[in-house]
Amino acid sequence: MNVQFKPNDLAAFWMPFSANRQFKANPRLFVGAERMHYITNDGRRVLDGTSGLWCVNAGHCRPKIVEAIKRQAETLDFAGTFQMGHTRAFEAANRLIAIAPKGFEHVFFTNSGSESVETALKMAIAYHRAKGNATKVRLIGRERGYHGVNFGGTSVGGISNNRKMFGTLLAGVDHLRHTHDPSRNVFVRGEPEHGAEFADDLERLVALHDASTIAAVIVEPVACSTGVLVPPNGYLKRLEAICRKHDILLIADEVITAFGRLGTPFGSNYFGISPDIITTAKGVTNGTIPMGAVFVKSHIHDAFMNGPEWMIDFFHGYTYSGHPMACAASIATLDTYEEEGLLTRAAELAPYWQERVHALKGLPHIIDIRNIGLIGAVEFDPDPTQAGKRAYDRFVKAFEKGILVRQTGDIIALSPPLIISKDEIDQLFDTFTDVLKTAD
Ligand code: PXG
Repeated sequence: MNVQFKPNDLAAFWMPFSANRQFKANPRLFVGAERMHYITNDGRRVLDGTSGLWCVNAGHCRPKIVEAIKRQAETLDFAGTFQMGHTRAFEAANRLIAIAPKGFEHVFFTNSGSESVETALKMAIAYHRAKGNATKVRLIGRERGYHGVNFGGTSVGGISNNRKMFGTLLAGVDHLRHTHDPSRNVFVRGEPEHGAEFADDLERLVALHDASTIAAVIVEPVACSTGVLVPPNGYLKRLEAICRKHDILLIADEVITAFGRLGTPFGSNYFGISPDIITTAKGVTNGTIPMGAVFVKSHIHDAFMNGPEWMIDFFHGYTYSGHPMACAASIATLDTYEEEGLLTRAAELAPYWQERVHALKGLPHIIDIRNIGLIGAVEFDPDPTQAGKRAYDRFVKAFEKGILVRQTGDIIALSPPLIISKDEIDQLFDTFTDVLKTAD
């Protein structure tokens, strides 16, 4: 075989969630990173306003995490966790439980947010069956929700572009209405005042399908991928109460909100809810090694422990569930979060952050601004002929000026590493303001 190696050819890699042709005509490439910055292939420093993809919560290339990964690679590169184990996986699980919300006593490891979601959905259906409620099989998601890209997550997800190309998806899925209500809540700081009653939409679905057919509701505490929809004050507690009333499991998809993004260890802490299952990924290893973790309360776990002891209790798992390198990275990540107080640091920065985000009001084309914890979003009025183009152009321009922001539709989201300083917040917003002033 005569394969010519072409190191600068960008064609071979079909990039995910990307405009491949446009990117390859004008690529944005990184070759390095350190704390708050990326370094591009032409040697520029770019301030990371998005924590990579919402995952590098402690900043880039943190020495303790790098060292732990190196050491683990030399010591035990791989060991499976089906009917055998290795000590790092148990250590990581215990460390995670130590920071989890009250009542969570078990962790199931996966390799991504998408896999955490699939795991949680399967767990919910299997739980009810194990309890003798085999008719409780329906899954309820929410419009504009994002739960990754596998078939279950796509099915409960509510973003049309992510769904429409992929056929009929899972049967037995329905969706709550989303919580965005610009007629009442616009330029709101933090949680919107209006809309807790949107949770009652679950009662509508219960009336339609009957609670005896519904296994679980899955929602993101804050719907981030769809453009940062902060839940109305009281909405999540109300949703939780309706779930309890009907013996419907509540799954909080905390792939983004876990590990300090809102200023509390988990989003569930922030909103005072106590779900049955919490899905996580991303920040669990500070983005260094792919890993997801599903947090489970004892009543769920214990329902699977009723068969003969020698039998497998949950017919589910991944070759790399609890991979030694991911576990080592996770333990070192938790050390770093703890040593630097990062799981609560966003709470200290949030008031300053909020002021700077909302100071963008009045710049051209901005129709809404939203924020919570160390998350901000700016929404633009769409160009009627090219939806999404306005925000995309601003994202490209921001990159050229040295800041990384994240575009979704006609919205730009900001979610920097939790180590960001006030000076760096100023730099991020000063540059972003320039971009927004001068863009078409
Ligand atoms: N659930 C939630 C709530 C997420 O935000 C996933 C599941 C899937 O995780 P994986 O690891 O399979 O990608 C996510 C991922 C963005 C963006 O800019 C968001 C995600 C991923 C990439 C980009 O909004 N969220």
